Amino acid sequence: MARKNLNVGLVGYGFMGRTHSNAFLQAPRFFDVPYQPVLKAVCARSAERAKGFAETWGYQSVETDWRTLIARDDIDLIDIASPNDTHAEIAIAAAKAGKMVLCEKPLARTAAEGKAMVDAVESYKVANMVWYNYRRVPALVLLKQLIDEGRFGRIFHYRSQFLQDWTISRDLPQGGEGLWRLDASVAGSGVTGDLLAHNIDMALWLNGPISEVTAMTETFVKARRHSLTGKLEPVGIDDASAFLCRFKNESTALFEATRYARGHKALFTLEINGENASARWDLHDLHRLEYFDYRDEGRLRGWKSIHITDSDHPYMKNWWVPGLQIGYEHTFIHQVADFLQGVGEGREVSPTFQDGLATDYVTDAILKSAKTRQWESVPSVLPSHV
Ligand code: SOE
Repeated sequence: MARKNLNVGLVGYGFMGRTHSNAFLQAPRFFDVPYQPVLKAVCARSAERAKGFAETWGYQSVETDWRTLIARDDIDLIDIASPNDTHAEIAIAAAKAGKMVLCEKPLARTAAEGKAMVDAVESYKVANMVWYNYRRVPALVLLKQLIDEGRFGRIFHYRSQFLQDWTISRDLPQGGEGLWRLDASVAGSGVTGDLLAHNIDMALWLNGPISEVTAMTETFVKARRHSLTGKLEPVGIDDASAFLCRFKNESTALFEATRYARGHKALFTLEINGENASARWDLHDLHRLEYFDYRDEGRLRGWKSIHITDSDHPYMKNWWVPGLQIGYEHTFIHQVADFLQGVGEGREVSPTFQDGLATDYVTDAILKSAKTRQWESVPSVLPSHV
């Protein structure tokens, strides 16, 4: 089938700009998608840096103002890979201009900003998606299928962590390129919006809505030099965040994220315990799903470690031969492939902005609870189609 072109305008050229660009290039090479992404333009404040990025990734042109990018007739889709404080303004303007919008996670700094973004994509009826990439790890897609098939029975517990250690040094400044995640005015929050947001999005997808939370946050380093002002300034982000919650399905859960767990670089883990079965997964071994089924024959009952590399595993028939694993970048490629398929069929592809807002409501409730030291309820948002 001849593919139609889909012209992409990317905003931002950091780590996420690279993961997204790679995904636009690779998705049509490995998946039978109805659209061919064309890397039309990359937009960044520095023309020189944008040109270098354009050369590396094959963007045809550069812009230094995202408004000009959005105004271009030859752009179909705006992909936002710039810091969190830019998401809402760019996404709303892109939706008004009738462009499809993809946005890096978290959707926004606060649920209020996120809600305005959802309202914009819904009023202007434009295709939209948030880059919660871990939903496209084959092992986790398999886990979702097993849960949806009812193999776990009633769910009792969910627990999940995201551990890193890259901000322990007191000398690390806040703000500016690469370090805006430490500046609350840009990032919105610390590990709650950056790391826990992944744990929460995954949990909402696998285990349904969260009804209430009680949380604790900590900022270990209270002041850091700001890269832009050169001055020592108070730190407004949470360095560590933990919360307990109840899901609508009455299961209870425990979550933790930190950038102060010495020795851990990106240890995202999750476990779910049901009446009949349990499963656990971790990002350092992302191609394995640990699964226990109580209904197995007694003598042989035990935890299985399933190597998710066979052609009957999600997405795997499109990759190499059975037994050979894939990695982190493939989750973004899968997300682009699914998005293009959805656009071709005229249907939404999750996680939509509405799904991103559901996570923002939970992160808002966590930050509120950490202040009030009370349980806080979470407004409900209907999950979008899978
Ligand atoms: C933070 O270090 C970070 O890069 C997050 O921003 C990403 O979303 C996560 O996937 C890995 O860690």
